[in-house]
Amino acid sequence: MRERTFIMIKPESVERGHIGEIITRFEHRGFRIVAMRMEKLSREKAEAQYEEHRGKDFFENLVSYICSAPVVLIVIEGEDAISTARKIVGETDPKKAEPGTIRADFGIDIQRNAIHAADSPEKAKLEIKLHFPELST
Ligand code: 3AN
Repeated sequence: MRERTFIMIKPESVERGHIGEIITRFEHRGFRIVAMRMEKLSREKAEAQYEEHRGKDFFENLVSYICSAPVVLIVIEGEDAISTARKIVGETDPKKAEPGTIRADFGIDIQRNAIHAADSPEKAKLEIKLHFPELST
């Protein structure tokens, strides 16, 4: 099914100059970029992005890290975009991620794991609405 999903290139990938290579992986897989913007997230948006993790011991660190420097917010579109993007991204912990996934190749550790990708249709919809309300219907 043709669908849209939300991905976010995290601060350390922006700082280390990996934006182009990461975007290329999605383009080469056949996804179309529908919207893209570089932004230093406000605390409010970062907390909304990671709402499901509120209360966990890493929540505060995660929110401060994601607000610490600009990220790249992207909406991509294509066949089975949500599940395929998760496969391209790989497991949360870069050390456990399959070789060839973005996190295996560019991630540093479980927090600085290069990129975020929405993990379900519900989250994709919410995250697109949070960052690109003009695309939501
Ligand atoms: P994923 O991004 O693979 O869906 P989630 O939703 O469990 O993983 O975690 C969201 C983000 O929270 C991760 N991308 C990572 O930056 C951070 N995170 C998850 N687990 C930990 C942890 N144990 N310690 C520090 N940060 C974590």
